[in-house]
Amino acid sequence: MARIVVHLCAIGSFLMPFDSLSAEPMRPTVRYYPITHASELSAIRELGPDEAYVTLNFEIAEAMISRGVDSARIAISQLNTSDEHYPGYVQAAPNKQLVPLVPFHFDRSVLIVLPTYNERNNLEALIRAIGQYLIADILVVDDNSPDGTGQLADELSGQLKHVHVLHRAKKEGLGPAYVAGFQWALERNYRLIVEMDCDFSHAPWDIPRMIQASTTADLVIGSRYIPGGGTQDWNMQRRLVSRLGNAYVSIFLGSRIHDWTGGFRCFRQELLADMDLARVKAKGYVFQVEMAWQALQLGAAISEIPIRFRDRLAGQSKLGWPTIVEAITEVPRMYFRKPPSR
Ligand SMILES: Nc1nc2c(ncn2[C@@H]2O[C@H](COP(=O)(O)OP(=O)(O)OP(=O)(O)O)[C@@H](O)[C@H]2O)c(=O)[nH]1
Ligand SMILES: [Mg+2]
Repeated sequence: MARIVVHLCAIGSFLMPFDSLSAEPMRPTVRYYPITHASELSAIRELGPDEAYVTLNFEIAEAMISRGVDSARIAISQLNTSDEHYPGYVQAAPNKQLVPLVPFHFDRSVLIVLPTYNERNNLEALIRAIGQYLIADILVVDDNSPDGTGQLADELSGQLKHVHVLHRAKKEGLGPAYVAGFQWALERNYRLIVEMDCDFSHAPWDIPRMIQASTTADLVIGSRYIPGGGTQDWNMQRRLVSRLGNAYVSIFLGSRIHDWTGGFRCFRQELLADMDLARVKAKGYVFQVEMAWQALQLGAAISEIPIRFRDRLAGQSKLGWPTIVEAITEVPRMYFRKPPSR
């Protein structure tokens, strides 16, 4: 395989950190390895710190990721050229994720719903990071967070016209916040609706992959439990709770879906419109199970793409015993409940 060294200079300097001593921009050098055909996938190997792959389409990228390549280290070139010397990406910082110089722009309107409760220290950074990867509107659904996340969201919405805010009076859990956000999206006719945590557990660079995958699926689930997926920085206890939770759900609802509780998803408008959102009662994690189960019962086309789930960047987890108890009792009930009618 050809070895191609790309020195990124002026094109990406606006994204690069400055060396405080010399006040000169640091210029991370990325060595890109092109993978343009499926036949080259067998050459895939562990990448060094400043190495990355470049490919010309999402299908090859997905094949690479399912073979273990970190999606943060793949440039999916948007340039209609096979010149891999210029993939149109820069590195956010040495040894960090790649960032496209021009965000992806899909032909269907996209709304990203971010539920927030005390996410003040993550919100702005996440909104800005999302904007580097794709053109999309963002809806922050805040439940009157005591740390002022809602006010910060209002300020950001004043500065950035693609950012919207839905204020709710009090904390009711993830489920009701998402249902309110989905109803807001349907009233405004967004074609694709993405849900993700507002804590960097879900990588913004994976959103374009989700949107692309939704060309052939009504529901795309970012999955930790298929080849190429996983969790990073989680302790044994968190891993166990998540694994056991998924195994428990599978006993009742089957293993057609590998990551029932994952909260990084993309819904097609038509599927959400067919779902009976008013009857979704779940508040915590089990909300994700209930939505996926309804989608299956409606005969939706569901795809899972591998994601690496990271521990939250800042702030505190809202996972607690009430959420776990709700899941234990609600999953069997779901199994026995009548399917939704279209
Ligand atoms: N609006 C609203 N958002 C919530 C509520 N509970 C959690 N969230 C948000 O939902 C997302 C997921 O919640 P987390 O606390 O991160 O829970 P988690 O991701 O399951 O747990 P961790 O992995 O430990 O972070 C985050 O963006 C939270 O701020 C709620 O009651 N209302
Ligand atoms: Mg989280």
